[in-house]
Amino acid sequence: MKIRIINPNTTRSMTDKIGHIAQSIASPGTKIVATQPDSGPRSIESHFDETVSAVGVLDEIIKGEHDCTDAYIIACFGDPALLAARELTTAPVLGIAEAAFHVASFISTKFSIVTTLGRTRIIAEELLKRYGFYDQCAKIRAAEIPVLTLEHEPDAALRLIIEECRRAKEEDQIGAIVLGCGGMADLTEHISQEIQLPVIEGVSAAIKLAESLIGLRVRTSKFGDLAFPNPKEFQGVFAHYSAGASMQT
Ligand code: 2AL
Repeated sequence: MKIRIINPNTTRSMTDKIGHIAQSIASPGTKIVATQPDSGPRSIESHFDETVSAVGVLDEIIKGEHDCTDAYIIACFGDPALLAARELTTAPVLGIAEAAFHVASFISTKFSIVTTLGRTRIIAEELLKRYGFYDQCAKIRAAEIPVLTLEHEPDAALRLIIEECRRAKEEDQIGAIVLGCGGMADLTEHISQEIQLPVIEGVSAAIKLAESLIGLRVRTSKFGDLAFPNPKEFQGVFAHYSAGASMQT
């Protein structure tokens, strides 16, 4: 099976890291294709960044439709463009926040999220509500590190994340921690050992859930709102989406 994991930001080192972690957790027969948009922000840490990244994510889905893809993963904790991506394919599409919440709910009744910047907390909060996990999340915490600090100063970033995870364990009465950034995909084991609590990140969670959905032979429904978009004319830089021909293979 082939899983295309899309890092919605345009930082190659983060895409490579996500691809490496995804391949290491994947089953032996699973091929991971790790990609990123051609254009867009280097990191996603605002509503603006998310919205700008969305079209690049959708273009990566369209490319995947020409590459025999069995499932897609959107590897940014805001799950940008998730529902639009599902409209473009019959393959399952998972967001890493969504996947992490599901896995955390299987092994704990309460979890806290430790994310990057405080300003992104509202994005996680809205996703918790949308996916039905709001009551299971004790607190959304931020280590107050910009996303790219995970790439450029990994030791300092790790220290701050561990401190925040430790506070979460001491104060939040939780059974697990969800890490709130695709760039934290390589940190679970280290943090889990440090604070002696289950730590979940969405890249690994999404890979195993995607493999399960493929194994179950369940596909994204084309009945109702996730049907392929109605063909229509697009103008300007989006003219190539006209008639929807490039979207359906
Ligand atoms: C993210 C993420 O996962 N990747 C990125 O660029 N921004 N979200 C976050 N809250 O840090």
